[in-house]
This record gives sequence, C-alpha cells and structure tokens, in this order.
Amino acid sequence: MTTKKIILDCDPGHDDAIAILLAHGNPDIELLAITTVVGNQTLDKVSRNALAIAHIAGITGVPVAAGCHRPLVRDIQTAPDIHGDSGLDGPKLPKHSRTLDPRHATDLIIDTIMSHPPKTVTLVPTGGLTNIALAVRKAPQIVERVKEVVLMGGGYHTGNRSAVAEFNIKIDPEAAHIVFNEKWPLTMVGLDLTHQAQATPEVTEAISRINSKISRFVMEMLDAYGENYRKKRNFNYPPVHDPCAVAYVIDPTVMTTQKVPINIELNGTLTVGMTVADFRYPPPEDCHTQVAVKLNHQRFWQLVIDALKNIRDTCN
Ligand SMILES: [Ca+2]
Repeated sequence: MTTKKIILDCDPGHDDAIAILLAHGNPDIELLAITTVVGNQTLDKVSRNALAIAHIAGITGVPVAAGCHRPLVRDIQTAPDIHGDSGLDGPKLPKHSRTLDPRHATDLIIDTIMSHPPKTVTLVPTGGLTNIALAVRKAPQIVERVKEVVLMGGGYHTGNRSAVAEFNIKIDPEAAHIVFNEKWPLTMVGLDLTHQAQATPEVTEAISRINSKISRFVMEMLDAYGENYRKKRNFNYPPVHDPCAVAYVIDPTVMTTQKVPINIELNGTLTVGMTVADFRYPPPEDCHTQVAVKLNHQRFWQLVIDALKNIRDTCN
C-alpha cells in the first residue's frame, strides 16, 4: 500500500492526542507535520501538549508548529469541561527538551504541501479551522495541490457545543465557511460518525492488555476524558472523535460516506456554526464534499490498538 502523507492540524485535547498516536503508529501513514490551533485550550497549552505527546510517542523528525491564538473574528472559546484546565487533564506530562518549529503553522502547512508532489498530501484538521482558512487565503494554490481534506468537525443531525453546532466549527464558523467553500475534496467526519467511536469497556480492556507505557498513558487520558463525558454530557462511554479522521485516511472502508453539499451557518441566532448538509436531491456533479455516516467500530478500534502496539518500542 502506498504511504499516505498527512498534516495533522490539531488542538490536543485527549482525542487529538489519540489521533496523533494513530497517525504515528500506523505504518501506512507518513506524518509530515503537526500544527496547533487554539481550540480545546489556549494555543500555548495545546502546543505544549502536542510537544509532550510527540515526545512520549517517540515521534522524531516531524516538525510541530503553533498557529493561530484566536479565531478569525470571534472571541476565544475553549472546552475545559471536557479537556480540563490543561487541555489534557489526567496523565502527568513528562519533562523534555523539544521545541516548536519557528514557523507559523500556516507557513509550515503551505511549505509542506508545496514541497511535495501534487495530490499527495492530505490535510487532517481535528480542531477549529482557523489555521487552514488562513493558509488557503495566504496561498490559494494549496487548494489544487492537496490530495484532500479529511476533517473532524460538524455534524449533519446533531451538535455538541450547541444543539446543532459542533465545537470545532462553532468556535470559528468564519474559518469553517472558508474551508468548506474551497473546491478541494472534503470529507466531514462529524459527530454523527464520531459518536459511534465510543471507548466501550471492550476497547479499554484491549488497550489495558497492551500494558505498555503508551497504553497506560492512553488509559490515563481515557479515564479523565470518559469521566468528563459521563458527568457533563451523559455519555456512558466517551466518543473519541479525532482519530476517526485519521482512520478514514488509513482505510476509507472503515466508514461509509455520502456525497452532499455542505455549508456553514454564520448568522443564525440559534444555529451559528451549524454544518448545513442538503440531502434533498442527488448531489450535483461538482459536489466536492461528503459526510461520514456509519463507522465499523471494531475495525476502527483495531487500527488504534495496532498503532499503540507499534508505538510500544519507540515511546519515551
Ligand atoms: Ca480536536
């Protein structure tokens, strides 16, 4: 199988952390860059978390760059209810000497896409879309150049930050509007899909059985994240959103998808940040967006578990 090159733009975040681990531990993925954006916590916190995860997993030769410290237009909204004050409450993060790439995330994204052959790099945003929107405004040529955009965000029948809006889209709807309206192939792995990716007892038992440093780290994260989802969101088992987008890049058959036009609500009094998917008609010929619909839960978690097993030897 050809290696799939990705840039992970994220806001770690417990599920972002697992997305990074899945990308690093899966042999079919080549992780070209990790970029961070304000979201689950402030930019300095999510950037610190990204560096710590890279260190723990033994990720080497992959630049980590910080991006936007606030959304394009709106005030910062974070998610301490789910991710805690640190953005990654639960495990104790180790001391290390890793530092951020000096480039702004948008420049690292542009440089990375343009320095690889056309249609070989997939953008995988798992946070707000501020960095991606700015990158595309600064260097519109990346739209033609990327292979596709596979993002975690949105939802066609549900929300979490509001009744109809998902967090990543709600915190920067203007950025999402830019990203969804560029004509690159875009797969929205939204809440309809990720709510099927719950870390059930069978999943956590399988992760515990790996019994390595990295599996224990993941269990500490899932314990804290799961507790917040139980208390604050009434979920018995936490939905682990972000690695679903990475899993789709690894193996698109891990979920079913449906082509549908999608746009972003910017002005509603109750609906700002809603990903409005129009299912009324067959999709037009030039429809460049699709939504993820149905997850193969067992296959998805097996990908995560296999990645964690592979990381066992590189972790610090
Ligand atoms: Ca995220």
